[in-house]
Amino acid sequence: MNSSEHKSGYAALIGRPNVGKSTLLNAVLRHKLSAVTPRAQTTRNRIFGVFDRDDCQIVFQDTPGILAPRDAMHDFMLTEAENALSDADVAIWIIDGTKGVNEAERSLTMKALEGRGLPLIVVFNKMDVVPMEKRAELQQQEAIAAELNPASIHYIAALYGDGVEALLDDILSHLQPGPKFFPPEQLSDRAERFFVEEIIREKAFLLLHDEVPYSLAVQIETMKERGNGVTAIQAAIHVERDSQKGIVLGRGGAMIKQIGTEARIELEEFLGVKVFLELWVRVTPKWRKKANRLKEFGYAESD
Ligand SMILES: Nc1nc2c(ncn2[C@@H]2O[C@H](COP(=O)(O)OP(=O)(O)OP(=O)(O)O)[C@@H](O)[C@H]2O)c(=O)[nH]1
Ligand SMILES: [Mg+2]
Repeated sequence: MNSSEHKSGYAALIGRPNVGKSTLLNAVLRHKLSAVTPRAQTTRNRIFGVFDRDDCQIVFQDTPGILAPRDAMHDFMLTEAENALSDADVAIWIIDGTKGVNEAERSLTMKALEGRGLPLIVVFNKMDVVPMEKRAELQQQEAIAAELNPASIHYIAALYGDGVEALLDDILSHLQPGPKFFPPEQLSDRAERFFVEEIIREKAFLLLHDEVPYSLAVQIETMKERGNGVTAIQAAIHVERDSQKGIVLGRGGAMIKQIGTEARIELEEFLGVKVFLELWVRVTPKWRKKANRLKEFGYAESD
């Protein structure tokens, strides 16, 4: 292939929490990179996922859902989404097809995109669970989305990869000829440790309820390869209050044991080695509101 025909660029995945941004990233990469849970506000950092082919490289940026910020942690999450848009060549606005667009979402998205002059692709996701009789209602939603003047509208089911190929072709049509930004085999800009913490946090997110998942931060304290093909990881799960510590530990330590078992299975798959995982819980009061703690836990600007 003539190198001048190679296309490259950055695509930002934006939208409300829980619409399937991370699921789409994983579907495009055919690799479980970003944490996915049924809970809103799972993703907290901007994450690059590098889609590489002979003829192109698209750097997808997964972002936290766009929301009205309520604490320092939310400020950080919103900044991550805005930074992704600043670096983007094309914006992909994902909407949950089962819910449609609400006014708050439309105006937040509009504000985030304003003045950037980015081509916009609108994607209705979760179409596998939108009943036939509800599809007509989506035309109204299309009209709302159309106010943002998108270049195109897609209907997909990211969970099953449906519609992802056509979306990729469309994204590519908005990119210019250019070189690769990352070596072809590199899947992300993030280091291994980041994903190790994310895998542990995802399992805790899936197993815990109410406000507890949002009060969690995971921090690796030591990670060492032992000579015998085993990697030993010690990590702390930080919570905001004493009462939450008890919940994360569970009766007789049952909850933390389950988090540890589920995390270890995925970590072994991710790292390709046997993993010895030790978890403990630490109480770090109000970390979501404190700039120094946010920084320490990896929630500081990636630029
Ligand atoms: N049925 C169905 N469920 C989906 C689809 N895509 C995503 N989901 C589910 O929707 C939930 C949220 O998915 P995520 O990928 O974590 O959503 P997100 O937009 O990254 O959410 P935040 O990180 O919280 O902003 C998960 O339970 C997914 O399995 C889809 O195409 N069909
Ligand atoms: Mg996400």
